[in-house]
Amino acid sequence: MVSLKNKIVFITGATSGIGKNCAIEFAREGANLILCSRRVELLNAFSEELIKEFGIKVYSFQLDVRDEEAVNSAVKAFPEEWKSIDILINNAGLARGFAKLYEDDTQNWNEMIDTNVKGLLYVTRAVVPAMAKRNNGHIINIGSIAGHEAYPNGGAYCATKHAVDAITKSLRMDLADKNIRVSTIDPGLVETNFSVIRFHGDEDRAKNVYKGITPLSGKDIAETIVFIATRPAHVNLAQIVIFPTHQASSTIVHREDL
Ligand code: NDP
Ligand code: 8X3
Repeated sequence: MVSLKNKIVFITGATSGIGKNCAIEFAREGANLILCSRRVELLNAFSEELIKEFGIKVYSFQLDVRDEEAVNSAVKAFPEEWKSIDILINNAGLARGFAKLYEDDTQNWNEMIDTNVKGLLYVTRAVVPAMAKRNNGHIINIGSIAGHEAYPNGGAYCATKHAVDAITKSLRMDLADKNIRVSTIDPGLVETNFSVIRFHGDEDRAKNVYKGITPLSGKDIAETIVFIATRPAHVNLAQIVIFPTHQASSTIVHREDL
């Protein structure tokens, strides 16, 4: 098992949900964390809590992963002691809207494609060259079951997560001659802020997504990511699909008492 103690782990989108829980679970293992997201006050307060609770180091900064220039200058500006990133967790992402493709607001598509696809690419492009040079690293992308199956009213989101699947596979091939692992974890229903964002702040509608099931939690995903990261160096968990027990596919979910 690989120890995470004093490793440098860069997590995008650490103010909520899966990213926030990853920060906690990696901190518990003694990793030092680079954290970013747009809501910097929330992020800085969270970073202080992590430092206090786990005695680790945290370097946090505001970043919108959609801004290519900002991504590049932020990564270039990492202080020397933070430059040797061991693990990159490409987590920042969102779904926006739930509508038939031919009726959807194109702004929703732009936001999802710019964040889930282009943002992930920009961060990867900025971080991986130094890993390749050091011949050491692990990239863990947060995909989705939506990257394996399409479902109605989710066309553009599914397209972005299919893109993440393709990017992950391709990157693994590009790095096959290096000691660098490339993994993806592809969850089904995880109760986070995800559905609130998808439904533009409609919390009641968001709650209904998880009605009658015990969904996965951000912690469930984070613990699995720690498992991926702690396998021996010659073991690459290339892809993990993870569902709540009562989910069998994007569209087959058994709900109790409904
Ligand atoms: P949350 O909405 O709870 O968290 C999303 C995080 O991403 C927040 O910290 C947000 O921070 C950050 N983020 C969003 N846009 C940007 C941006 N442009 N730049 C930087 N950070 C950004 O959702 P989840 O935790 O559920 O989502 C995390 C990932 O997991 C996403 O990629 C999502 O697609 C994926 N996923 C989620 C599933 C689910 O059912 N919840 C299932 C499968 C995959 P801030 O707003 O401060 O920028
Ligand atoms: C999030 C899971 O099923 O809402 O990626 O697309 S789903």
